[in-house]
Amino acid sequence: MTSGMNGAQSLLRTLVDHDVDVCFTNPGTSEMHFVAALDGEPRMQAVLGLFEGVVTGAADGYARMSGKPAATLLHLGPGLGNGVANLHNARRAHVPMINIVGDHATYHQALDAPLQSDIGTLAANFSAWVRESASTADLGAHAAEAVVAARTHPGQIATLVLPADVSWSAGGVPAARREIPGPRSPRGDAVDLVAKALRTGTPAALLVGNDVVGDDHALATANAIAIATGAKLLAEVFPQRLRRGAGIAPVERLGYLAEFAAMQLDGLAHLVLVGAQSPVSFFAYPERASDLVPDGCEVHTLSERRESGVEAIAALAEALGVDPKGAQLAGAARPGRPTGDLTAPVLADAVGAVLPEAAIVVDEAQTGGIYLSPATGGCPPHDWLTLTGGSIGFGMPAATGAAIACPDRPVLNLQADGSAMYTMQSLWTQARHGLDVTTVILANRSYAILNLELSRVGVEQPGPVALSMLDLTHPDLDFCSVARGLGVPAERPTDAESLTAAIERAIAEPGPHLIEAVVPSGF
Ligand SMILES: Cc1ncc(C[n+]2csc(CCOP(=O)(O)OP(=O)(O)O)c2C)c(N)n1
Ligand SMILES: [Mg+2]
Repeated sequence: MTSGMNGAQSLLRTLVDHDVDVCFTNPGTSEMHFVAALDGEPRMQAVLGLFEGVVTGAADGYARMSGKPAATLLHLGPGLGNGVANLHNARRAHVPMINIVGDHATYHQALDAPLQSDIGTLAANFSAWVRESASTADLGAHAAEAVVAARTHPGQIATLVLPADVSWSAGGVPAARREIPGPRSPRGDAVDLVAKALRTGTPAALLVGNDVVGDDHALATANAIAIATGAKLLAEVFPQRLRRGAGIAPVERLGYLAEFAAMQLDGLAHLVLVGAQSPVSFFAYPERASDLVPDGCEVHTLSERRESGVEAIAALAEALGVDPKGAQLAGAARPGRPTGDLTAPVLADAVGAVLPEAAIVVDEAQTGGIYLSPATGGCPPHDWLTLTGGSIGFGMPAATGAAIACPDRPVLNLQADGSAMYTMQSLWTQARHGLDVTTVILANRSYAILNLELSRVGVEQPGPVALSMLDLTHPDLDFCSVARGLGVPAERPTDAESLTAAIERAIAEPGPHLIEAVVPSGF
């Protein structure tokens, strides 16, 4: 059967037939036929990012909010390489994503042309599925396989390497829609064992992963179990998408600093993992434990990540005879509008005072963000996206992708200054698509966290060169000018009242805005 399509056309058709209808791109010569085919497939929304870290971070933010994969279009090994930091965050977020990485034509690869490199080695790092498609006729089937791999619970990265001749040759065959397998059910004996452990009444905690913290009912059920059994309810340090706010059961996140996490876990006899990883310290520190499970605490796996945590929590509630209606949901509360000088706590109160219903908060606020959680816990229901893989430069791209996924919802990107500088180009994409993203830069003019880490790793008397590696002054960054240069209106309020008003205004007005808040570093 000949379809009259070339490879690229059959690939696009297969993707959109599988509901993959957004493609974040940064193309080059080897991807030109894919680019050309976009006009023939209007169901695919193509979004240009001006750096591959924007493309991959946007696909992550999109997946977190839409629950389905976007495609990325990347240019050979170097393009994929530029996208790796946010692919790492996406892998750690367990989101679905499909990378289309253009490659030289099959017969050109032996010639070692300048852009030739080992794409497979790069892709293997973060991909659950990698395939080089060597024949145009099979490309559609490979794309369908990539979709199935990406959508396998809880979500994985699939990378399809696409040689230019496979893309441009005639004989493309779109693949029929394939079924996506649902998540596996948790094991019944695991449910019984955990129920038994929780019934002992000894100190216990439930550590819940992404599918539970992203689901209001599962959160309420987990909260009701915690109340009925006396167990603590904890979430991972950096969840993919946390549902929170008034009317939603609150969950305490494990602390980033191992010292805090150790306090939260202290004295536990049972730690129950629900699609979550057993807690470990972010880094090793001299003389300190890396594994944060307290001595003598038994770790139980109620469900693995590939299983349904939502189902696991429901089954546990049933085994324990717990009614989800017993949950204690967060009440409605907001801080008052702050007054006085700009500081990180003031910024947190400003956000808490005005955060609108259904907001999507993308939190890459780093040290300035520690005050945000208490200030916003009683705001109207909202979603909170975090830096799952610790690889900075995530916030601005993720906010961009989240806004593409949810064009009717306000996106608030709370963004530390050092991390902002990795992927500032995202603002241009926000401007081009008129996305409702409000970026608030926490300009403490420092890699503040690293000042803290310097002392935590045991460096007692850092010298001026060392300190200058963590300092963002000389010159000061002018975020307002950069934003305007990228097509985004910007302002720099200088006190609490004008900051609060600026955030409120920026959220209310359509299109992207940037607000630069110069705050003391605190470290
Ligand atoms: C890709 C990547 N490069 C470097 C780092 C190391 N790193 C961690 S935090 C940080 C600086 C953060 O500074 P900023 O975003 O201004 O936040 P602050 O600590 O000032 O609150 C750096 C460079 C990292 N985590 N990821
Ligand atoms: Mg900073």
